Amino acid sequence: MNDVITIGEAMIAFSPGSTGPMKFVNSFEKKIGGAELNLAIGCARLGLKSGYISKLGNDEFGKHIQTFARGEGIDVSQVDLVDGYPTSLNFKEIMEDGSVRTFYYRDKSPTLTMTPVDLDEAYFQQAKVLHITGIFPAIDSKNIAIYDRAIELAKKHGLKISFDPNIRLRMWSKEKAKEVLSKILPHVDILLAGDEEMDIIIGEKDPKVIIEKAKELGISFIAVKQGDKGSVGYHNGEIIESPPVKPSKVVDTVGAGDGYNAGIIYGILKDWPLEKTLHFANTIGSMVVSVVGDNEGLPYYEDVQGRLGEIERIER
Ligand code: KDG
Repeated sequence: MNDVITIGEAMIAFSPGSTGPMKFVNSFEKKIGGAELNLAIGCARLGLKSGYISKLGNDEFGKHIQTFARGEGIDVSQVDLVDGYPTSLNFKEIMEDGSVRTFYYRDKSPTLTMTPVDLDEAYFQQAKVLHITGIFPAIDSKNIAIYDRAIELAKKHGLKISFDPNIRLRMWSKEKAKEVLSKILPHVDILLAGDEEMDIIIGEKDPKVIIEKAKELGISFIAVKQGDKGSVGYHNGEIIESPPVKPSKVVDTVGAGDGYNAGIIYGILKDWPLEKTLHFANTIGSMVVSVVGDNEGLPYYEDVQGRLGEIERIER
């Protein structure tokens, strides 16, 4: 049985060999990205069982991603390699302060070959949480029907639906994102959203107002991410402002939100109090930004315990 299953697109992420404008960067390191896969990796490293549903190109990059995910302990039984659609790519630009821009090469995404009937109902029967994002429907509007079917199967089999809007404005307009993502919100149980993203979807960025509006939609767990300002959470009538956890340094902010999400899902599945869950997730986010790469900084459970001072860190 999987604790978490997720549907999305993974890609090869080329990480620059030097900071500064990408047009002057001469070497790149091959890494792996994809918000949903990052989430699956984050959950797996914490000790949850995670499953990934996707299609990758039947090429060296697709095989590399599949093998990597399998090596992370993720169930890749629902990942197919398809001919004729190259595995997508992105190239990152990282500035001195750790801020990032991403340039995508994903017009012929292998996920274009996915259809709603590809989703295996039995796979949903054997899981607790379905995690979805705003990236998958932004790849192509036909992916909306796949998420609709996934939501239907999740509801039918009692999975909690976790949702991160992950709005990527290089992929669609604010108007389109709002139109599509506002239709997903009423189905969501766990909302994991940035304040700026909620501004795009519901026109509000004050966490308390977001929480009120999300509650009206029937969402039972809400976490509003505020980047280096921490996060605000709601569950069972309680609202908690969780202060930021200061990272040792900031070198690459990409993937921090996915790590945060993994921490929240972990806390929910362990039935932890809201405050503990939020602090755990903030701590993971702060650890991810200290490492270059979209998922390299995602910690194992013991790493977080070490960071929280719960266990002694033995160096040698
Ligand atoms: O959340 C991190 C992702 O943004 C990154 O890994 C790449 O999925 C990606 C995307 O579409 O930006």
